[in-house]
Amino acid sequence: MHLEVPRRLPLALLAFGLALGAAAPGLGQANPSHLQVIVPEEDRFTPFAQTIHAGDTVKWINKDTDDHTVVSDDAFNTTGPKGLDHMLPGTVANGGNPGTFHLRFTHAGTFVYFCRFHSHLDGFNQPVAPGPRGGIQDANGNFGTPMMGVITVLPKGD
Ligand SMILES: [Cu+2]
Repeated sequence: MHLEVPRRLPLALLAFGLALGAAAPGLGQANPSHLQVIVPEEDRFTPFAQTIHAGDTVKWINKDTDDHTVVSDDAFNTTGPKGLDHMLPGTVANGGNPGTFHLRFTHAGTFVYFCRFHSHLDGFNQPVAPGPRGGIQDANGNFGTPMMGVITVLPKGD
């Protein structure tokens, strides 16, 4: 469980939160289960946004039958790696098992990524849904959201 304190929270509540953290050792520490990004049996990364600490390793797990990719959106990345383009095999291509990928983040910053099969970058380097050619259209005619995610890497110990 991550302790995320909104900036506008009154100071008293903030102090309470800190005291709570101090009273329960490990509460504010990274839980291994929160260092995972799952691709469920559809075209998305979950959770969409993840907060970790420098030194943590994130594990992507592709539980979908289809292949996906983890591609860094370097225009927004303030932590490495840059130029990442990693295949995340689906269960069909991986002998019935989820494809996995580990990435260790060594310094604080933001890591924005997307799947290049189910998203592409627009002129502002923002991931957008594939659209009619490759998009998944819902009953209302929308082509869904881009398959992307954001990892915020806090400094060690924060
Ligand atoms: Cu994908």
